[in-house]
Amino acid sequence: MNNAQIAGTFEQLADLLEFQGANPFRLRAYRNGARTIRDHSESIESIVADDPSRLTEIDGIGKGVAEKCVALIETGEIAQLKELLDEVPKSVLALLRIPGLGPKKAAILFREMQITTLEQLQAACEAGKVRELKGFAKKTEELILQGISIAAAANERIFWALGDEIATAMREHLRPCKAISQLELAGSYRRGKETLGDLDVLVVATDPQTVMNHFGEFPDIEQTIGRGETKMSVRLSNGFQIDLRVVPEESFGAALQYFTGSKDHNVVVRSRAKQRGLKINEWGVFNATTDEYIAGATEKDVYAALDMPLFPPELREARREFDLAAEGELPRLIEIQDVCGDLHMHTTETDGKATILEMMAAARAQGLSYIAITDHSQRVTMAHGLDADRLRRQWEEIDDLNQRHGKAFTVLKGIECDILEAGGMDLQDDVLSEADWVVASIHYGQKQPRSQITERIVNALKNPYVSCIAHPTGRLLNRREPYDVDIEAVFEAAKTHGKMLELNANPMRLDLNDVLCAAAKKYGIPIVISSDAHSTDGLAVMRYGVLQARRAGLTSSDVANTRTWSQLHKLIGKPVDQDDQVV
Ligand code: DGT
Ligand code: CA
Ligand code: CA
Ligand code: ZN
Repeated sequence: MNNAQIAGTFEQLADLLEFQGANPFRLRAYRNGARTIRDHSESIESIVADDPSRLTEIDGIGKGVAEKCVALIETGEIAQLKELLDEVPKSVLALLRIPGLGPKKAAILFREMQITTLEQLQAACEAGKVRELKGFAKKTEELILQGISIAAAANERIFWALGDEIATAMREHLRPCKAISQLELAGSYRRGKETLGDLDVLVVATDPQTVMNHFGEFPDIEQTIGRGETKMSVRLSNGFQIDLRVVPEESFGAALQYFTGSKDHNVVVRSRAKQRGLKINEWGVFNATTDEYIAGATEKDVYAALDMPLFPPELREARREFDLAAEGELPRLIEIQDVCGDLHMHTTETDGKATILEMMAAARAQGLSYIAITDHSQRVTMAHGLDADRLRRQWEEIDDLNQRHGKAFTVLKGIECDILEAGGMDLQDDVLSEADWVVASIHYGQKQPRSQITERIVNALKNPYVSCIAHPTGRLLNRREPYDVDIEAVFEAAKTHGKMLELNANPMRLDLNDVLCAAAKKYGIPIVISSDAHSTDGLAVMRYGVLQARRAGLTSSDVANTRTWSQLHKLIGKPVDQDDQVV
């Protein structure tokens, strides 16, 4: 059982207790425990195997949580949770996690209106009955309805990062299967889409039945949805679906091209084939009149038969890739190795789990040459944000560190400064002016009207000491819509004031998204891909950001933190128009 699964179990326990009106202190213990376990770098399961008494030494894990951890790992369940699950109607579980509702309100709906299913809840909201309850309003109804549609989408699609874990496990599982000679994952996974509907596994094998038998033994399978001669679909315990297709060697490239998609990309590819008197399908490229096989073993052959280049999978969305190819301008997309700095991360001074020194060592081990420490500013009280004094003390520590460690690695004095609800920055200009790097971000007042949010961000961009806007639209995938912001106005301001915009690489954020990164590129705005790490492990999310950047068609030079710090530094505050293009 991995840490995320254990954390999920405690979250469910807390939800159910809250639904039943349990004591808030107990809830808090479970929720804190869940958060701690989710973020803990060492496997809880191996701690329990090694020495369970070490559990309570972890900050945030008390005796109660520790005991339940041991029971969960040793017996596969928590007795109390099992009892709760027996008491509460199953359909209620889906209600508890609806954004904008939560267990407490769900309990009221259950008590007062006997609501136990999503459908009943939706109907009651649409009929305007929920607003009549004490503590509910018209606005609550709207939020719940919004939450229901987000939750519905969330049930269907999973984060790319989680899909990648499943894909990696599946690769490992299939590796010993001798019947397989080639294996590739296709579909939205290969295109690097931020969320996935399912996984599409493609293999070459002479004996499909052997492969399907082996595939069917993947440990996490709950149900086989279908099985044919060369095709099999299964559902995992988390509801996620995996499709397997076995193809002959001479069709592997054609099948890979076909099942990588996207559908829209393939529509254009097919019409291109038709224009040339050819026919393309998952078996190959054929002469449309004689049916003669022309290509199909590799994707490169398939595209070449249509006089097209091998499109990077991330660009296959029927956006601009065909025009770019026609002009011979398919970009050389950024790669993770191009990234040499990380400009957004937190430490133990606020809500991070590691010290500056630990973050520095981890970043160095990843091959980076500079990082900016950007802890939260004072407004973010929940994270124990920094006031001017504490910030300056942190900067002294950074100065010392840099002196001791010489020139090979640089730690920059940064801050993630909140943009206040009423507008303006959370720290005074005299403080900000002493920073090497200032990311400005919105954490409060996210529901304000469009004009107000836009003005706050645009004003932050005007501030001479702000370098970059962090997670510029505030969306959380499957959980929270972006702020209502006039993004064009943000682009204009960033361009005018020579500021950068972040692509936050956290797999739940990926903000700016691919489409908006591509739009920012048109304005010539440098994108900064940042981990926003809250632990040393958190630095590794950079690759998800790079994948999203590739989908946006960004090259290494479109991304600011592929430069050395001294090169990057010169770009800040330099209006894009000044010499036409940032290079
Ligand atoms: P997903 O799974 O919703 O994240 O998105 P995809 O793109 O992986 O979609 P999926 O799994 O339904 O199919 C994989 C690829 O196979 C898709 O991108 C294009 C191709 N494909 C699947 N069904 C069709 C179809 O009915 N027509 C065409 N032209 N292509 C299809
Ligand atoms: Ca798929
Ligand atoms: Ca599929
Ligand atoms: Zn942050």
